[in-house]
Amino acid sequence: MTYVTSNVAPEQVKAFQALEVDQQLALFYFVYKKMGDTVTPAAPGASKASPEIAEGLLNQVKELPFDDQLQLQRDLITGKDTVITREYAALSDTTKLLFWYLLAQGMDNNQIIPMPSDYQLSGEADQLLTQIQGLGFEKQIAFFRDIVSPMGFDSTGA
Ligand code: 45D
Repeated sequence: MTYVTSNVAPEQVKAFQALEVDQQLALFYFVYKKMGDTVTPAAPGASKASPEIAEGLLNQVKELPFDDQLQLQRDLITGKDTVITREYAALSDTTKLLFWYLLAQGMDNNQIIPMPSDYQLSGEADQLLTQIQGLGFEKQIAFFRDIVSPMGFDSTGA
């Protein structure tokens, strides 16, 4: 992987990647929930995102049954080779971030498989959640980019 992290929160990035896949997904969703209205697709940097591309990919995911939607998100994290994980890997980091954001929104309006309401974070994941919340907005964004950037399957072998 030739991707170079922003190095803004390298310990948190490592800690995140060391979690079990499902814990990563759950933690990521809780972060989204806590960020609430502080994130909006109309953010200043939004011009660097490609909303049509992110939405196009999201629409493909929406067509899948819930179980496959979950599997796909696990595949993104583990870097499995599928059509969608290849498409994801070709996106810019900002568009990747937007795609995850749209996925989380889709969970809230029941178009994407929701989290079980009683799902518990592990102690490690919960600690990390607290740390992420303490980073402040700018560093959080850098952290998210570092998380979503290497996900998916890069067919160029990078
Ligand atoms: O049954 O510059 C478990 C833009 C197992 C604009 C599960 C932005 C059990 C431009 C795994 C728990 C908006 C892009 C099930 C900036 C079980 C710009 C399922 C900022 C069902 C800066 C779990 C964007 C699942 C930002 C399905 C900050 C979990 C975006 C899914 C932030 C979790 C986005 C998901 C975030 C989490 C997205 C989809 C934090 C998504 C999080």
